[in-house]
Amino acid sequence: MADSGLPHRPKPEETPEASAAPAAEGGAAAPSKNALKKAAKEKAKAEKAAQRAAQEKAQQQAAAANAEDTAKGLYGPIPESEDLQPVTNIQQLSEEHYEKEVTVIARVDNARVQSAKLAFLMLRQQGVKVQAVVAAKEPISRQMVKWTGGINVNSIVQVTGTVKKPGVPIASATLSNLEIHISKAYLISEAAQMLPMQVKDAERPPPLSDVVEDGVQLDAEGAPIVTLKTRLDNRVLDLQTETSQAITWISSGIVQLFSEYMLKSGARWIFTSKLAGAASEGGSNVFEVKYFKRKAYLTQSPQLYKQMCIAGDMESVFEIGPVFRAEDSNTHRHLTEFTGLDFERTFRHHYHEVLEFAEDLLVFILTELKERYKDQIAVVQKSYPKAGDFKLPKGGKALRLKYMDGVALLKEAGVDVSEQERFENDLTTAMEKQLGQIIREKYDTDFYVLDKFPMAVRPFYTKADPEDPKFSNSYDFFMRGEEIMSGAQRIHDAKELEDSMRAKGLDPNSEEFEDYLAAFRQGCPPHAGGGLGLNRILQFFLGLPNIRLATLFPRDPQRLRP
Ligand code: AMO
Repeated sequence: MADSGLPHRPKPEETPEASAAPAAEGGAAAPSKNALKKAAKEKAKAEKAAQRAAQEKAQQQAAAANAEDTAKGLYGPIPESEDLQPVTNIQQLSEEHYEKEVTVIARVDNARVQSAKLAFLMLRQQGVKVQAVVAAKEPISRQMVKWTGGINVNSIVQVTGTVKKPGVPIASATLSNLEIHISKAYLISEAAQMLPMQVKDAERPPPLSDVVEDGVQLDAEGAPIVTLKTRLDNRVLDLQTETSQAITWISSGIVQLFSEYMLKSGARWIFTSKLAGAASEGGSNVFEVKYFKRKAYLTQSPQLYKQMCIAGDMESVFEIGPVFRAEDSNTHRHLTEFTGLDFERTFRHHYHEVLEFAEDLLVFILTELKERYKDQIAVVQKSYPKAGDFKLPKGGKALRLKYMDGVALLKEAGVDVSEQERFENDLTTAMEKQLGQIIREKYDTDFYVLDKFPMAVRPFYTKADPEDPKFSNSYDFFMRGEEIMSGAQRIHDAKELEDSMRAKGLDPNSEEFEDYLAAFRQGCPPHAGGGLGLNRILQFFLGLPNIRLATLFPRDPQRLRP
């Protein structure tokens, strides 16, 4: 074809209709173009009519099915007009509820369709599990059974039903002696079908060794092992486990007991700033932040402020707040941010007045924890049984030894403590742990106090022992052989404080200490105090292998999320 520059227009014999049309039989003439068009139109019309009929039939069938669904309104997305029925906490369900109707709001721990007529839900609320069963028996329909058994795991549902005694105790439920026979089931919030981690897998303790890297590994029973990293990456799901629920309750309990004791003693709850113009305790382990056109620092403890409050005539103060440490320590007990429980009090004659107060405070917290959180402790022990029960000192009084007595106990056990005897170094973590063992065997307690640390290993604000200035009026508290508190009598005389700063290589005339030193130049009563790490108390009370398990959203040199 000559290139006319125009689009190619097909010749009549090239058109699809023409080429597709079968040759008329017996050589009869081919149907006309009009007849072909008419036939095509009629075919399309017939197709449309068939489609419409099919649609109508489907609608009729659906309507019929709906009309037949005797459970209509008893299941599905929660209706907006749903009566606000009183809701029972799963934890409170007991045999007293047999044959009574209850409504619960819970997560679906597991959903299973047994048959067209029977499905099971394991419901979980704050880690406590109860089984619910839905059986097709009017008005409960097969549709309702199918829908209920197909709810995505971890969705939140509202279920109403009668509490009954199961035929056999349900071993996989926390409440094994009861079962809810569902009469209504509504979906409140649907969970995604695919979760990054199954809560039931996270119920199993993480492998103790860090050798197991991320990814699916199976334990001896063929269940996936969830590593600590996977748990922490998916912390919201991990927090839903029975164990995490118990741990976080006990954490809440420690803070409650600490504040209860402090307030009862007449102490004032203070809230000091966490942004400061200078590193509070000196040293390099401080986080620097941009503060408009200047630099600021995140406080490494409320140390200087709690003392300034004492100088501000507050007499007895305490604080619960974040503490920041820019330490590149990747250990089982170090965080870069932890919750500090700090206190500071004046005394009249001797710093032991404050030391005794602090010992009684800890004995109170630990004793009450054992009493008030028995159930939660038992839950944690199922996953972390190794450490065993925490042993309290006998007679309600803390065991107090001198630091050098501790060193002597280690020496007796064959440990090389020459550096400690020369005051060159504090006890190492390994030594602390070993001393913890020795003391447990000898005194049958997991909580004890070391008093009179060498001045060389304590910070500048620590008061030296007037009788032997090589030592200091300072103390550490230990649980299962690991430090949970540091404290001391503080220097309250401005001149003595300046000398102590110089002795530690700090410049008392530098701007960063101006406000702190001014507090003592203006007069300040004798005082002592201490700082406790909440996460460590929780970790060692429960014998958890890692502090991250005792921290909601841990921060360490590697982790800044979630
Ligand atoms: P210290 O530095 O010993 O003392 O801290 C007090 C307590 O805080 C906890 N702790 C930590 N917890 C988790 N991760 C860390 N990196 C970490 N560092 C410390 C420990 C420790 O016993 N100003 C003084 C206290 C005082 O004298 O009042 C201080 O901060 O449980």
